[in-house]
Amino acid sequence: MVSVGVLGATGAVGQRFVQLLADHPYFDLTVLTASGRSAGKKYRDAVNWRLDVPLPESAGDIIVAETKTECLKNADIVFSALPADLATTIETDCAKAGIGVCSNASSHRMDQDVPLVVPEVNADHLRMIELQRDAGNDGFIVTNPNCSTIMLTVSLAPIRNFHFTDLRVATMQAISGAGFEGIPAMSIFDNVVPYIGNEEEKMERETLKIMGTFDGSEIVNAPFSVSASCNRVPVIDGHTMAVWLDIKEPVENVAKAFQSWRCPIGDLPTLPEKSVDFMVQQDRPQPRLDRMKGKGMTVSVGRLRPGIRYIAMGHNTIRGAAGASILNAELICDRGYI
Ligand code: 2RA
Repeated sequence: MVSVGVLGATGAVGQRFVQLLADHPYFDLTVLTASGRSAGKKYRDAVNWRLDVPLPESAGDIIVAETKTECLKNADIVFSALPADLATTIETDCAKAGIGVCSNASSHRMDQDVPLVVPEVNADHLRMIELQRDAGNDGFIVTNPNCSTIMLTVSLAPIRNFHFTDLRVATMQAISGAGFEGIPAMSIFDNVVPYIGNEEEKMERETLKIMGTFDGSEIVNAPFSVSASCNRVPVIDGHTMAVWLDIKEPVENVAKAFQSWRCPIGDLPTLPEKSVDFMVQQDRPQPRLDRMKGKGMTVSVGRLRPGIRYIAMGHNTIRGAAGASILNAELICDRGYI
């Protein structure tokens, strides 16, 4: 088993990590960190558990540590649910200390030597870990993109071979994306810390990196433009988005591509039966006002129309955050980097 920890274990995404790592076939959850006021307490006493599933008993007994590199020496991999401003330094220090960091934070996503990975889309970008090793890091940092970017790029995987030059996307993002206590406004902060960016900038820049090619030394961005407009809606869980692509192919051919697509990577514990669930009913997918139980790791795609327009929807804290990072860690183990 690979010993793992969660940085920022008491927040919304941190709790999802704890939920999804319970009884994981690869990972043994041994370290949970949070702010100083939680350190020293049992996790069940430190956390205000807000998920729609029970707190895993095994995690509840873990004594919460402070978010310091010296508290992580027993971990082979740490999952970072830290806010960008805290993540920047600690993640770098962990990688230097020989720990593998799988991060949901935005801080390092656009670093030249850090892979920004969605396994069904750009698993080969994991080779960028070698750039970090060549620079003397015994550990590594691998990032997953912003939740809305994940839904978009997974939905693009089946149709990426069609030619297009312009991608436009309008999102309707759930309240849980802002955390449990967050003000559900869209992040409008520009560059507060190295590359935090606003919601639209994350989608626009991250999509081009993920859909780009890694030539062994750098990423060559995807050759199309991306324009995003991100919005908050009164839905508990689940980001929905409307996508426009200037694909000139007949819509029937695009539908066939969605229906015939098979995930290009081998099976992984967190990989769903269907990464893309293409729905032919013209009134699906629809935002769910309640929770999205049972659809955690799948991106639903539907309402495909000429011009090529479609709707995509996915669970923003499972597929869009903790589940994405755990899937990356499983791929890292599968590819022998740990
Ligand atoms: C949001 N994507 O939905 C941002 C952060 N999770 O608020």
